[in-house]
Amino acid sequence: MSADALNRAALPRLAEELRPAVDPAELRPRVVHFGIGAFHRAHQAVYTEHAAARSGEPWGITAVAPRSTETVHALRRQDCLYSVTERRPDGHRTRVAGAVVGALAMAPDAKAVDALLVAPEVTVVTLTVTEKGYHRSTSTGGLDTASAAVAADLAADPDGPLGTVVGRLAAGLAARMRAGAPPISVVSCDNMAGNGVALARVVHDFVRASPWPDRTEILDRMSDTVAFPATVVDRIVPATSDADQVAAVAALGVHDALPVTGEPYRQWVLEDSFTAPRPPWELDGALFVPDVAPYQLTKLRLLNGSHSALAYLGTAAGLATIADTMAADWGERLVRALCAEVSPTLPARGPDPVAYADDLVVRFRNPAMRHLLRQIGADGSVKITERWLPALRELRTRGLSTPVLELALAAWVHGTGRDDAPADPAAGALAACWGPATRPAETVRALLRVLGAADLADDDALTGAVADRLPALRAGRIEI
Ligand code: CS2
Repeated sequence: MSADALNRAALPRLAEELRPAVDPAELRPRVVHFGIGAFHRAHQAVYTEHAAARSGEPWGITAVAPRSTETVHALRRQDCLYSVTERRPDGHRTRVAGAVVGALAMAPDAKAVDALLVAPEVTVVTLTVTEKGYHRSTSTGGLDTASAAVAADLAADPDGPLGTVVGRLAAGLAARMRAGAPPISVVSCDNMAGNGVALARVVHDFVRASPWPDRTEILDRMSDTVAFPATVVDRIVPATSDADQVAAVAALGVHDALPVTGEPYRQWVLEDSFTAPRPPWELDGALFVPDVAPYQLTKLRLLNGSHSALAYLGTAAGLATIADTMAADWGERLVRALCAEVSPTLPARGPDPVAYADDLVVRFRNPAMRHLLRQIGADGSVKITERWLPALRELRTRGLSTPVLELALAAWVHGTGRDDAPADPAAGALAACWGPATRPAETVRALLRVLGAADLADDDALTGAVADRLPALRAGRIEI
């Protein structure tokens, strides 16, 4: 087998069905994307590629890595090409994706990033920076200006390197406003309810808290020319494994350092409130709607909510992947029970929760996918606040019982006390809730306070019920 690298020169040698849907040489950088990870490459980049191919419009993406310069270099070495493998229960399908035309590292390439954010030709910015990338305060939902990373960016020269995406975006958009460049839409593609409003708020908060003398004018111009549409993105994309790399080389015949794999299913629902030209993603099945909330809450609470529950319960049971949990006798039951418990909190105009749960069971069971519980369990403090707590709060306020969410919460609590606790931006504060002499219900209460959920922490019936679940979980028993 050839060990040649994947790059533009290698494309003509690939079989027709392996080549990109567009000729990347014909695309222009008109979308800037923050967050260069596997999810973006398997989701928005694929929609953009098909939108460009089907419309003939030259929509290319410059991807910006907030931290990892390694991925940027690896992408550049491949002329920003990489392969996407669709993992179906009955086999794989691999092809090269061609919409990414540039890769930049956010801090070292700060000037180039800002130049793109000012360019009239760039009219869309998208983001996949995970929940923690927004630096939201747990108490207000606005920008946490006291966090070290944000405070450092507020004090730094906005033309130089910055550490947070919110800071870079605010600085770049400010430069765009000063230059009088045309309107632009900035699209959060992260798993948060009201992600458009949430992003608008932290960016505006950054400008407001900055020492820039023209900050008021910038805020005024931004409210006229920068739209922040809400979106719901969906595709299960596990982190790429060594085995995926080997499989990609075998499928392509050339070496690809950055392959991604995902399930066949994908969905993108966008709020139809763009104020500037955008790729016609609807040509690849994206849905433009006046209000994404029904889709957003259904996806967050049923799919992501079940995912997190399976991650913590599965870890307690000694399992490693989502497919493992679905092979256990409690996996499917847990998904269906959680969906049923949470469904009274979903808006009436959304997808049918029972049919949605049926689909989830099939998607989670896909034996061709190896989705690690550890990956999903990471950053729980910023995930479960979106996925479980709003539903838990609403159900309890309505006097409805919440046994499945209690069990899930107990599994998360249990995980925070383990030596191998999942990675989390609040890891220190979470670990500090565990004292040798602390009563279990006290620990649960303290953990909920770290999440900013003082109301739930004060719900004695809840903290008691969660604490009662801990002994069985410690013994690796999932009792549902
Ligand atoms: C997962 C999501 O890692 C996680 O937290 O729940 O990445 C999930 O796979 C996607 O949102 C599916 O669209």
